[in-house]
Amino acid sequence: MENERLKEIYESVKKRNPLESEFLQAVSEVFTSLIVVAEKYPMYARAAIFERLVEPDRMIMFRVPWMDDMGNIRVNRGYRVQFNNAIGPYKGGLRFHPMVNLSVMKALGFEQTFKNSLSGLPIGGAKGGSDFDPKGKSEGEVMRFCQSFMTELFKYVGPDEDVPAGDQGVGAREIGYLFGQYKRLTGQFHGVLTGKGIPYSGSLARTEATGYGLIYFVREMLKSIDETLYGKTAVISGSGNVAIYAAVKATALGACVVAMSDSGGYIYDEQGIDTDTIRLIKEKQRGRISEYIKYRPKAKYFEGSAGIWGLKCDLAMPCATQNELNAESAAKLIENGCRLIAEGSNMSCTQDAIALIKKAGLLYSPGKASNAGGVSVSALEMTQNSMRYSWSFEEVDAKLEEIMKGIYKKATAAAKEFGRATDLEFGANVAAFIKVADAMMAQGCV
Ligand code: NDP
Ligand code: 2IT
Repeated sequence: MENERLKEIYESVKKRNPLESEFLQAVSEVFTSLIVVAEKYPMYARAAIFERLVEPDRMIMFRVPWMDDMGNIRVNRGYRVQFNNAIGPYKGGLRFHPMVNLSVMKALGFEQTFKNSLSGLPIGGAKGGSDFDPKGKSEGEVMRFCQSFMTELFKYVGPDEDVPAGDQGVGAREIGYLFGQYKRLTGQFHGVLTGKGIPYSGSLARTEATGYGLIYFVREMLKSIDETLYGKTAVISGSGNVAIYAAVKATALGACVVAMSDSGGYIYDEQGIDTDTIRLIKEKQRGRISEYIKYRPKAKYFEGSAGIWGLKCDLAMPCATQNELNAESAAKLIENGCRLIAEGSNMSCTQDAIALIKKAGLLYSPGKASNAGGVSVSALEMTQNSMRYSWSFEEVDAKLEEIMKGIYKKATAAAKEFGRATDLEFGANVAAFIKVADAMMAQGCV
């Protein structure tokens, strides 16, 4: 019966949110795991937890006018979807990318609610951003855009209310400009954003956290089959914050990362990618990955980013964007003997890709589990800001490692409870849901 109930709720989500394909994909992925939970624990359906969970607490959309270097006024759209604060203040990144729209924001806000639950830390779920494209913009243009964005957003955020951070297109530079404007508007030095620079109350190891956390998680996955990263060939898509530090940590643990990409194409370096060169090109020069072959002439560059999944590898870690790995790519990875796919990006794999990967018996982890290291260290940044204190890199890194191990354990335990021991996707959804649902039940009809 509850099974039917979930189907009905999903149908109504479709009707209420037509054309929001990413949001519907996120809801469908989670609901598929929750059917058995709804059957075993009918109290959640009775309390309308499922209906409440698919409706964001609020969605804020606003105009972001800014002036370009030629004196023209330009207009973008800003978003903040405050999805759920049952277990803590809203928390989640801001994305600046031309493909940002309400559906993407809602999908990511929904996912973030579950991810943050898994982290074990007191943070609710949110996402925000803009269809502004920072690529090709001058420093001045990026700063003016960030100032205008925060001039509206500051009304809705606060250290105990909603604490944004970075995501695609939003790194330390953008967080700095956003923070400066918040401080100017409010007169408060608040921990209102995470991913802040180290001189002004940022946390050590936040920059590295998502990528390092992903590799700590992969290490746990490999442990389950008595293996390690040492000697494994890895392919990592993207070459931004998450991809870079995943590559750095994987290399440090003895894996050979042979390929990375950006939206234009991918590089293949049989000797193992030199992550210092990637950092120079991407972090310092804000350049394109094609430039890598200037520094490493034996490496090759190929146009088109999806081709990266045609390479032979043991481990594949998509770290670029949503739906970057489809069924066709999954089939190639399987055919070439890949044994593990762990998502660094949010919703990296399409649903039919996930089905293929699971059917072929690969180890698979959804982003909400394996990329939770970033938001977890963000929560540790909030803690340090509240204490007016800062931990050393080693202290934060050690906590991150424990958190990732904890997420792996929680997902595995929940999967076992329902007799699906190796299904991390199922276990992550179930463990994450139960905590949020119990918190909502305890707080009454809100
Ligand atoms: P960045 O903006 O730093 O990097 C994104 C990278 O992905 C860039 O190299 C970009 O290339 C590339 N990219 C974008 N679209 C494509 C595509 N279609 N094919 C191939 N490459 C592409 O973002 P992050 O590293 O911060 O984020 C990456 C993913 O990880 C996102 O899904 C994000 O939501 C998720 N994530 C991020 C966290 C964080 O702490 N930053 C935490 C948890 C998840 P180009 O420069 O050409 O656009
Ligand atoms: O998707 C994510 O978890 C992030 N972009 C990080 C969010 C955060 O608040 O650190």
